[in-house]
Amino acid sequence: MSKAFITGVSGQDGYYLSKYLLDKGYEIHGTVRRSSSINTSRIDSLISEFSETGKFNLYYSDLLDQSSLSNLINLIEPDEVYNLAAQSHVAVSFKNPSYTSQVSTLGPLALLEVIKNSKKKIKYYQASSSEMYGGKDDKLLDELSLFDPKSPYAAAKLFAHNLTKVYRDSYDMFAVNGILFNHESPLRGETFVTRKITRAVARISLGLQKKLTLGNLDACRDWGFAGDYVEAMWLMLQHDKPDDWVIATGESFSVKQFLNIAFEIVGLDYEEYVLTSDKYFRPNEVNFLKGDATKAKKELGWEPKTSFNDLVKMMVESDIELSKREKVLL
Ligand code: NAP
Ligand code: F7E
Repeated sequence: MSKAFITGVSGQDGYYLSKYLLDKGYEIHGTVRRSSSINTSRIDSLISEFSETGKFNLYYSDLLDQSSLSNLINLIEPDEVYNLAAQSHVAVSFKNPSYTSQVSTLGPLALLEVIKNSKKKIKYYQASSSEMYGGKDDKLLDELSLFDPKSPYAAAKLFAHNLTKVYRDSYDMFAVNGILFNHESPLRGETFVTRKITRAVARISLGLQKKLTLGNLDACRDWGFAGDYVEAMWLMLQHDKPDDWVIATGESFSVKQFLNIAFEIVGLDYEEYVLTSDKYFRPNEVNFLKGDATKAKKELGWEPKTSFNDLVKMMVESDIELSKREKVLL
């Protein structure tokens, strides 16, 4: 039975990847951060279904605690390590640049070092990001496109991306970078724009909220479904040689287009409800992102399965169910 070690298992991708690997028969070992209130809501269903049989195991750790990471890897001796943990909010990275940078650089460094020194051949997946491109114009971006980070988040991700390549090339390690474009789901954090919108649409349609305040409505993103993207992470680690791959849908939509579709689902016109505020604009904006996943399609056999419209619908419908429960409690 294969063992996977997942940092950031309590996050959006942590849930979908764990579910995917559990279905394949993997044993999961994941790290969570100690917090003053419970932060495992996304993975509670996996805890209750799989923890008693030892198939889903959680450990307190933090990417800034190098000793805890190396102790865990040496104890568990996983076959695969997926480094998903990060302070993943781009706007927050401008407010907390030092913390964001340390987590996304020192964490991967500690993991790569312990894997390098391990007697076992452990495969490593690094969660790289389309934010590293900077997205100035409407070019299709692939593995050979230039990186031009626009935020502390993206600069730190680029460091980890390069470090992963350095360890791969210097020490013959199976270390890959998945350059994933935006991917969303009903489990997306509530402060990312897609979830902020679908949650507001649901609450407005049920009379629980009046307005929605956003920032730049003209920004365009290549939005896919997280459930499709975790399959690509696994496929990268099963490939015959380690490399870097772009994972994207090849389509880009603006925040306005997202708003339009989401509000239409509940029969409303977004222009009547949406306000903008400088508060949600960033010091430096990534205007346009669209990815070319041809290499992943050719070499990994990976393709996105969920359309943009279906993704928006899935998120709105899920948030309507959550908001109905909120309304009952009022
Ligand atoms: P997410 O929902 O924000 O999850 C991040 C996870 O990292 C959470 O489990 C979080 O724990 C954990 N974490 C944060 N700081 C940590 C620290 N100091 N030590 C240990 N764990 C820490 O992010 P996601 O959407 O699943 O994304 C997964 C990874 O892919 C991230 O590295 C992200 O930067 C990257 N990525 C995401 C996208 C996307 O569109 N989703 C695209 C490209 C790359 P808490 O729950 O306690 O906060
Ligand atoms: O912003 C604009 C905002 O915060 C998308 C992370 O997973 O994907 C994510 O980063 C766009 C930006 O995601 C609001 O200015 C407008 O142009 O949902 P987001 P992101 O910055 O693209 C990449 C690939 C990652 O790697 C990251 O970890 O929407 N926008 N108004 C807004 N964004 C937010 N959050 N809130 C607003 O009110």
